[in-house]
Amino acid sequence: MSNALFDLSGKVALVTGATHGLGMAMATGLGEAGATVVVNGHSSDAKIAAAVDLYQARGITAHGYRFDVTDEASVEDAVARIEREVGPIDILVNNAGIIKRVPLLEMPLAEFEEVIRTDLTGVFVMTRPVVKSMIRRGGGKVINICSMMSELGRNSVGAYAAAKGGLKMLTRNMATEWARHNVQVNGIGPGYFATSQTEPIRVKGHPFNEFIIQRTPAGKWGDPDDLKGVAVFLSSRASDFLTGQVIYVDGGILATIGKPANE
Ligand code: GCO
Repeated sequence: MSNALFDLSGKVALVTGATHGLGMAMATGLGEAGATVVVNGHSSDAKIAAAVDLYQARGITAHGYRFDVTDEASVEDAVARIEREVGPIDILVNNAGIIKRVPLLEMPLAEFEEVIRTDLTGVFVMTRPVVKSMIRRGGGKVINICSMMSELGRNSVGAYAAAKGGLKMLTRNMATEWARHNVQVNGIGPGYFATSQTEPIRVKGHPFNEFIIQRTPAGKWGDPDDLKGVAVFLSSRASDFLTGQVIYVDGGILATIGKPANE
């Protein structure tokens, strides 16, 4: 099979939340496949600049833009600036997100709403101006970063699960409405990965760390680089007739009910 199917040369890929973690790994994969990477962050210009330097050091053409994906006016302004200064966005990876681990009965309403606003509504806000431009230009690729929590519940992450479950269905509806415009919309569902987001529950000896290693057939936490391939696939011509799917990269978690501790 020719590599041309997976070649992203000449493409512009905007990855939200790409200053670290899974977003940086996926953006690096897209850059290594030839894409120009546009790095979004919302916290600090310094963090974005440091990330851009890291991409550039890896031989990847990268540009940084600071904006909050939940703020419609700043998103529309940022998309216009990116398309003027870098070029039309061919690939959008909606990766930016937060998690708050609080039991539902203890979670303040404001925190519940913040998680839904960032992880679900933020994708709605971020995607629309980008897709309007894609449709005008004949097509594009949208990848929404879902989660194990798009399929499964877990104590203390109810708001996040509600957002990621909704994101799975928003992905299907985006796919439904935009397929005829040659815009493919798919999800990636990461399992449990070694990132700053999971650091608090991954420390050696933490019961959750042992649980995940036991619950994951592959017997380990995922490495962010394990997401590069699926990100390139869903951004490339190789997936032009694939839309509305969520591909779970989870070491086998969703394939099994698990096994007894001593098996
Ligand atoms: C948690 C974890 C998960 C993972 C990921 C799984 O607290 O259970 O943070 O939410 O980060 O989303 O797909």
